[in-house]
Amino acid sequence: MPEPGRPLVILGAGGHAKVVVELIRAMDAGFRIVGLLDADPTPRTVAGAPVLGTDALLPELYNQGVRSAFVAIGDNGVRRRAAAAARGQGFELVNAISPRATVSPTARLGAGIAIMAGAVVNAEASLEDLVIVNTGAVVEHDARLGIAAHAGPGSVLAGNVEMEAEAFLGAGACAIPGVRIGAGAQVGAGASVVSDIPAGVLAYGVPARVARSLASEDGR
Ligand code: JB2
Repeated sequence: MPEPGRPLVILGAGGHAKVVVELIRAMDAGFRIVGLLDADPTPRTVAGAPVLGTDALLPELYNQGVRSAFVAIGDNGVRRRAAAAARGQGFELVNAISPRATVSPTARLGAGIAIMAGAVVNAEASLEDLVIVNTGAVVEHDARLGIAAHAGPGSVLAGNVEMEAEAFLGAGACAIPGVRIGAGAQVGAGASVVSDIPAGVLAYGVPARVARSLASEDGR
C-alpha cells in the first residue's frame, strides 16, 4: 500500500535543499517527499531524503503519479530554468512556507516560493514565482520581489522596495524605503542600499556602491 500524503519531488540536493526538506516536513501540509533530483546523481541522502538521480527522471516520476515539485536551488537563474523545465513536464510548483514565518494575509504570493523560519512578509507585499525569503529576512509592506529574486538571511527590505527578477540581497543587507534593485543585481552581505541599483551589477558596502558588471560572468 502506498504511503499516505501527496507525493512531492525536490529539485536540487545542496545546502538550500537540506533546509527545504526540513521546512516541508515542518509544514505538516500533507506532502510526502519521494526524493531529490540533482545534477550530481551520486546516490546519497539529504536530511534523510534520497537523491534519486538527475532531472531526467522527471517523466518517470510523473508517470508514477508525482505531480508536485519544489525547486530548491539557490542560484536564481538556475532555479528559474529548472522550474520552467519541471512545469513544462506538467509539474505544479508548491510553496514552502515555514510555520515559524509570519506572512500577512494581504501579501500576494506566487508559486514555488520559499519563506524560511523567522522571516516576516508584511502587508500587501508581493512575491512572484520562485522567490526566496531566507531565514529571518524582513519584507516590509508593499515591497515587491520579482521572479526568482532572493532576500538573503537576515536582510531587510523596507516598505515599497522593489527587487526585480533574479535580484539578490545578501545576508544582513538592507534597503531603505522605495529603492529598486535591478534585475539580476547582486548586493553583498551587510550592504546598505540607499539609492537604486542598476540591473546586472554587483554592489556592496555602506552605502552600497556598484563594484562591477556581472554581464561577463553569466552571459547576461
Ligand atoms: O538543473 C539542475 C541543477 N543545476 C545545479 N537541476 C537539479 N536538479 N539540480 C541542479 N543543480 C544542483 O544544485 C547542483 O548539483 C548542487 O547539488 C545544487 C546546488 O547546491 P549548492 O549547495 O551549491 O547550493 P544551494 O543552491 O543548495 O544553496 C545555495 O543557495 C542557498 C540559498 C548556497 O549559497 C546556500 O548557502 C544558500 N543558503
